[in-house]
Amino acid sequence: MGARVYAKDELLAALASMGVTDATDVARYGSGHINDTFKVETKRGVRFILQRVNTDIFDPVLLKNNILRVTSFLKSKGVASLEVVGYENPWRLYAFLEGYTSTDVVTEVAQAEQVAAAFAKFQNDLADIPPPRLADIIARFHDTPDRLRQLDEAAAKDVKGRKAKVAAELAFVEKRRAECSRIVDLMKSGDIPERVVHQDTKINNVMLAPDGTNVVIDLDTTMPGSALYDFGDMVRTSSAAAAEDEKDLSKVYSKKEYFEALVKGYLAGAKFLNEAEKANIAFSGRLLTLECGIRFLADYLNGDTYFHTAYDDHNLVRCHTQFKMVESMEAQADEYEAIVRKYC
Ligand code: ADP
Ligand code: GN1
Ligand code: MG
Repeated sequence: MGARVYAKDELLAALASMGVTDATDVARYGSGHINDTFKVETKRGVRFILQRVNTDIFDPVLLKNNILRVTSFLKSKGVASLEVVGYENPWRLYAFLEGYTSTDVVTEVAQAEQVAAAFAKFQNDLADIPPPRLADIIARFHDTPDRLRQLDEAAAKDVKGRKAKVAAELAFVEKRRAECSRIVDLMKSGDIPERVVHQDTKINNVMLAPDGTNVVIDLDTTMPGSALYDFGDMVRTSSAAAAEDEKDLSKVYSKKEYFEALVKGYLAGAKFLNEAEKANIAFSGRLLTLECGIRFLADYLNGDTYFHTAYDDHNLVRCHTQFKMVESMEAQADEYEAIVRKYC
């Protein structure tokens, strides 16, 4: 889906409904695939992030409730987090995190360790959020067999006549179908516990500070799930040598030194992991990356209705990078397992 164009009046009215009447500039911001995000400048010199929640994807009432619970709980603990300035569904306003940057690819090893440490801390910080259980914002979000079912459905419908073009990609998935249920099966059997986790740990969902005091953002999918969903999805972007939509696949692979930094940073903070979780750390990187590739492929077949896209084959290009990452992790599987053992 291409970016929706907003009339200036609509943006100013949304801001006014949340008490901001002195905006001097409202401009598209960031590279998120889901919500519509804007940077707001004001006469006072104070800046904000304005977002229109994607209501095709989220139940806005459930989402608002989860976001307010998570952010207020973190605030009560003194944890630096997103600060909600206003929330008038489907619009919300966050304080602009001044002095922080975000990136779409890791550029130095230390960054990978810091990102992993930030997500481990996030899981620790939310471990004692009081009941009731947070809402399942998107049901079966990282249920890989269900993602396979959605891909099968998209291929069967083939609404855009794109299936013939993706025979090799579908065969790639088919070869790996059997291993897709491992984490959800371990959750069903109780071997892997349910925890409050982020579920969208890509690198641009962490705001990086020069002193390493990074802040985890994009809390929309923070809900009950497996800690491995977070670690696995981290490996997907934070061990990658190139961007998620790099067209030159020779540049796309999983970098061992980034992976090691992720394991080191994550395990230093995630002391709560049990044996079944530890045993599947390296596997989770391959699985969550495969799952994301499956999601991009399904969206491509569905006619690009879910993720924001900038050009026709954008989702297919993203699918290719994910599958290349999976192959790279498969080729290094023994080394990755050895790295995990070293830090466990
Ligand atoms: P999406 O759900 O579409 O991914 P995000 O909430 O991740 O949207 O926001 C998109 C981008 O906007 C982030 O990757 C980050 O660069 C920027 N961003 C989001 N919130 C803030 C904030 N409070 N301060 C500064 N930048 C932000
Ligand atoms: C989306 O919102 P954003 O851009 O941070 C998606 C993630 C995918 C990611 C792929 C709610 O993340 O699950 O892994 O794109 N978020 C949602 O880049 O579906
Ligand atoms: Mg995001």
